[in-house]
Amino acid sequence: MESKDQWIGEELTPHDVWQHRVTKVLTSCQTPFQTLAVVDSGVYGRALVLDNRWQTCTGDEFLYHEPIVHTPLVLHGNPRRVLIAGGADGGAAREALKWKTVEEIRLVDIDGAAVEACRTWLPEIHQGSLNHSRVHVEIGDAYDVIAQARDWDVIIADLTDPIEDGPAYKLFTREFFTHCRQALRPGGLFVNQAGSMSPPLLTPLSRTAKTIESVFAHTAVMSVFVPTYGSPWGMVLASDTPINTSPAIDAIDAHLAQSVNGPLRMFDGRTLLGLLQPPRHVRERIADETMIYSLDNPPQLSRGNA
Ligand code: SPD
Repeated sequence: MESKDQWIGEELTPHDVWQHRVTKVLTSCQTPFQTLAVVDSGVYGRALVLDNRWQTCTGDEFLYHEPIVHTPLVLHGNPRRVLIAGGADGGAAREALKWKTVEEIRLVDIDGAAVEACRTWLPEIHQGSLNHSRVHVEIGDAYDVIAQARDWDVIIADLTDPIEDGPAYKLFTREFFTHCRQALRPGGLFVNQAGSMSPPLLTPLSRTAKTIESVFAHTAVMSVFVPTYGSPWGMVLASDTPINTSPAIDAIDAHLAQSVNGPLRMFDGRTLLGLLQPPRHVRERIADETMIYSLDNPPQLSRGNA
């Protein structure tokens, strides 16, 4: 389908729509779990859009996938087993594969149609990771899989936003984070994408961070900026081992040089140090937050189809 005047608009609030022009729709369908489209955007390249929300674009996905993967892996130090919840596009698996120490990556995504669409239409993002011998792709509910999992060094929750009745909201609850904690080895780290850092949209992030704080002994919030999401984005790191939020730049660079094969575009010691300093208003909002997400009280972002 060719189109000159087609736009996909994501409703950020009832008063704001974040739109990108679509120059071509490669595929679109309703899967058993969500609406799916792979499109060419005007300037950000090829993109995956799920339930009308921009997930990943070839033009800026490295600003998301490098930090969500290399931060927990480098802070771990010697990661061997990495479990990815979600991650259908293969971008997180691609980055984890760069680690020489990583022997096994298990990617669990609920939506087989999304994985297949990404395999077909987004080779620039997965770069073969979805078929790599060290990557085991499994179609299933990461909630159930992680409840039974054990002995992982790093768990990366690379999920869609927790929209009402969507496939991901259970994976933002205290129960799920408790399963993740139990699935980690001593010294293991968990990370998730936790929501916007825009002041009017902070509630899901502050509640997600507070919920994770209620489960793990140590947490830290990372701030990334991915232009296609429209605002700075938060990621929460968690571990039962202390997290160093002021790592020495040279030590991180030396560790990356020794442990990582393949190019990094945004991630190094200096960048990591910056990512680990969320702004004051975010830290204060999380400190003041009182609500914990649970299966009885899950996040339910509005679908808000623009
Ligand atoms: N609001 C968009 C948040 C997107 C998070 N998921 C991105 C998946 C990329 N692998």
